[in-house]
Amino acid sequence: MTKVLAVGQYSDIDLKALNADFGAPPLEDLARIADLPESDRAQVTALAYKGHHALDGAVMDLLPGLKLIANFGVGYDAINIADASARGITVTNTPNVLNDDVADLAVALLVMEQRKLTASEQWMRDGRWPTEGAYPLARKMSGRKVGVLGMGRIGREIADRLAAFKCEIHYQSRSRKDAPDGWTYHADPVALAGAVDDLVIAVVGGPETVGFVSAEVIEALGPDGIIVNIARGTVIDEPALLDALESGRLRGAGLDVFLNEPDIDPRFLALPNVTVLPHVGSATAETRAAMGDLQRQNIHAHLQGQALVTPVN
Ligand code: 8YV
Repeated sequence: MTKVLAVGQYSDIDLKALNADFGAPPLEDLARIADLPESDRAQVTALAYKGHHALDGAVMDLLPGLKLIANFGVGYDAINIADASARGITVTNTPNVLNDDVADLAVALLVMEQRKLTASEQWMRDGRWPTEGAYPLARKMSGRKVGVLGMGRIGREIADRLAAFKCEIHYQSRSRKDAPDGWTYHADPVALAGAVDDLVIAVVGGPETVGFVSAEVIEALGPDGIIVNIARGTVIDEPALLDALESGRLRGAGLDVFLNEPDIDPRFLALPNVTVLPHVGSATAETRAAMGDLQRQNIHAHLQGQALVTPVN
């Protein structure tokens, strides 16, 4: 047994690299850790984790020598940081390398939903253009007032892109940011939603943002609004979102993240006013390679007793 244990569904590139660097063939999921012999578990000092299932103290206690959890992903909401800190375990993530991809996708979701791109492409593929004529008119995206909820690194990339689409930028964040002239700060999400046409969610996941986009926020956005979520499903009150979409109190949504992925609420799939994507924000070969590199850099630093590259606790 090596000192490094990998858990999760890795790409071939990552599998090769994990094996070459650490001789660490991954376990499929966290539940498999308990199946390892106690003597093997005792040797593990670093856990390379890729996944969204809860990794809490009970799992950590199966690896009594654990010092590092190197998460594959910027969001580490699945990992109980308090449990890790209490056990002297440092957690690392993979920030920045995915900002462009996730921001690209957020803007794409807004364009797709405003312009009805999926439905109009389907119109063409179904042969309806020659028989029924032009696809019904969609809505203009450029120039809308867009609220970015969460002005961290990804939020900023999204806002910069939307500014290039001539959108009026509003944002809400824990604090006012050093933003370009003309961007408007709002102290809370309801005020933000009330001031804009559409809302893009880019806050971190985790306990402090559960249900942050509440029924009240959705109501404040109003029936002409689109909500885009590239953050975490937990950030939206999902039943309230579904009710608003089904009843027309919200015009549409572009969603890359959901509660209970991949077994999402089937009501989403029945809605014509939602663009759904299977959590592909960072899913390009280039970005996933960079994320894997950063995960392994943190493990190398740990094994060599050097400062970790991207610690979160
Ligand atoms: C996941 C993500 O990491 O980085 C994040 O926070 O949500 C994604 O990039 C990806 O699904 C791999 O697990």
